[in-house]
Amino acid sequence: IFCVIVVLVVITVVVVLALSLGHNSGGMKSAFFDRCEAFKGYDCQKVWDAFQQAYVGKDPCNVPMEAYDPLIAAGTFKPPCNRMMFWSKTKHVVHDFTAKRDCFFTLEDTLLGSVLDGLTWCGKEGSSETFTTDCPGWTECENNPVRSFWNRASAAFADVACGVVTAMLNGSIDTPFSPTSIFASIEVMHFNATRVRNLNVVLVTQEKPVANCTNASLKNLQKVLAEGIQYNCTEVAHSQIEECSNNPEKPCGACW
Ligand code: AVW
Repeated sequence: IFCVIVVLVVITVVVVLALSLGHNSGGMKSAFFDRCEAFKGYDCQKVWDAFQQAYVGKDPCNVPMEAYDPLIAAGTFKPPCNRMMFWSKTKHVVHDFTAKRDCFFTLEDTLLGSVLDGLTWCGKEGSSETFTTDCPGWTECENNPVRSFWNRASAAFADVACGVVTAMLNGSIDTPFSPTSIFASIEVMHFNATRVRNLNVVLVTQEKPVANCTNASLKNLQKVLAEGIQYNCTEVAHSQIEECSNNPEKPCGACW
C-alpha cells in the first residue's frame, strides 16, 4: 500500500509539472530575466510587466503592434550612429559576424531584441498565463503577439537609426528586397533623412550569386527610400565576411 501511495504521489507531481510547463510562464519568465539581467541600467521586472500587458488575457490573433508601445518605452537605448545593421534573409550570416566582431549593432543586440530572440509566446482570453506552445504561427494571423512585437521593435529601431546605416541583404535569392519583409515594409519606411545620411546595402552572395546590385527589387528600394538618404550597394561574397569574422585585427571598415 505504501508503494502504491508513493507511485501515485510521483505521478501526480509529474502530471502537475507537465501541465504547468505546457502552458507555462515559468520557462519563458526565467529565460526573459536571465537575458535581461545581462543588460545594465534596466529594471527587468518593469520590462517584464510591460511585456506581459501587451498580450496576456488577449485573443492571440488580436494583438496589434501598438500593444507593445509601453514595452518599447521601457526598452529605450542610445542608438550607436554609423554602426546600426539591418538585415533581411541573412539572419545567420549577420549574427555569425556580429557574434565574433564588434563592428555593428543589430536589433538583436538591444535589450528587447536580445531578450525575445527565438522565443514564442501568447496569451488566451480569460487567462492570466503566458503560453509558449500552440501559439499562432507567423502567417496564421497578422496580429499575433510574436509578429506584432518584431514589427513594433523593428519600427522603433529604424526610427532612431542615424548616420551611415548598413543593411545585409541576400544576393542568393531572386528578390533581396522583398516587399513582405520587415526590412522593406517597416524599417526602410521609418528611416528619417534628418538622421540617416547613407544606406549601404551589402548584398551577400553564398556559393550561387542570383541577384546583383542591379536587381529590380533594389531599384524599388531606391525608389521608396526617403529623399536625401544616399544609397550605396556592394556585392560581397559570404567567404569574405567569414574572413573578417576570423581576423579580428582587420578593421571593420576593411571588411568589404
Ligand atoms: P526575414 P525581415 N514565418 O529574414 O526583413 C516565420 O524575412 O522580415 O527578414 N517566421 C518568419 C516569417 C515567416 N513567414 N517571416 C519572417 N519571420 C521571422 C528585424 C523569422 O524569425 C531586424 F532589424 C525570421 O528569421 C532586421 O533588419 C525573421 O522574421 C529585419 O527586421 C526575419 O525574417 C529582419 O526582418
